[in-house]
Amino acid sequence: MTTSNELQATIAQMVQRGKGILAADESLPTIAKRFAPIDVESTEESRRAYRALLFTAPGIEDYISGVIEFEETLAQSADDGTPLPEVLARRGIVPGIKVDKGKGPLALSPGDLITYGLDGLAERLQHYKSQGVRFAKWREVYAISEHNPTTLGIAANAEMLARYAAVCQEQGVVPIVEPEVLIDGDHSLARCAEVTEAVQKEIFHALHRHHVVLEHIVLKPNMVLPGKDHPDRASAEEIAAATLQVFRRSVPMAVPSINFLSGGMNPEESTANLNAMNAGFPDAPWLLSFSYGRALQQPVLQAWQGRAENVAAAQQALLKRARLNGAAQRGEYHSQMESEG
Ligand code: 5MM
Repeated sequence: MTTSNELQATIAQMVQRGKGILAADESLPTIAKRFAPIDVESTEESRRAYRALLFTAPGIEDYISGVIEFEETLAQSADDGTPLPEVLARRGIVPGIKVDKGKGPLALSPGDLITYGLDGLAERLQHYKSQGVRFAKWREVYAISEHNPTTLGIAANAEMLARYAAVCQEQGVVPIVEPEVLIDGDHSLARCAEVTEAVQKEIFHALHRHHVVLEHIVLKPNMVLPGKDHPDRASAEEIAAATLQVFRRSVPMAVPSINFLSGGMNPEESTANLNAMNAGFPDAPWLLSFSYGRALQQPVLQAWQGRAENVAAAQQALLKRARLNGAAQRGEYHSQMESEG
């Protein structure tokens, strides 16, 4: 198979109506933060048990087309000894991997951030492919303040995402391009829209410069929202309209799918907002779906509490959120569905 055919086959499996992506790629500090409220110590075994719970949850393959894993997970196995990436692949779910190595300050640009991990990326991808991986993910993070992100911050982050995406495509691995404009702060919805549009436009210029084939990427952006400390809340319909306006202005039709991150929205909000986009804008040129981490996993962690006897209930909690988000992808979600089991 040519590299292009390989990328197209992966895209076809990842991008399906009624399905989205589960982000289960929390790095070691982040998973420890997620386990802390339920008093679970983050150890290699607790992380394995938790990810095995997620990946073996009955029925999720009807709503989940891909899972983003953390590197450690690739070498871990389910309770029956099956390697976790193989558990996913056998269910028709595409295994993916987070390949960025976290973020830090962008030198000489106060308030801007930059992500690390390009060195040796091609070799790492070859190894991950031998472990069953077919797509990758890289996240750049933009904090909003009066002066940030700066023009330099926006340009430098776009360059990183484009270089990452080019290396992935060269290796036959589909890149998920994830620019996250953070929800933190008291900025307005209009300010989030302004920043998100500038970020997206710069990214697509950079992807073009680096010869990235747009048909073979998945975009994983934030929705356009008011900051979490802004006094006004926005309705799902307002969020959908603002988000679609920004993406119509900045994302070419060649991109097959926009899979939003949840970014601190609660599970119900993130489902309702996705639904409002699909119900209100059925003619959008891209699939509009989800690639949620927290919004899919919060109820699972609550149900699990680190106890083997709660595994079935926790898996039901994952199936429920996956099903409701699958409905939201089709624009068929109603809030009454939340209480229907
Ligand atoms: C699941 O968390 C991912 C990894 O984050 P860290 O590298 O900070 O540990 C993260 O990239 C995630 O995939 C996205 O932020 C989307 O997750 P949310 O929770 O925002 O939907």
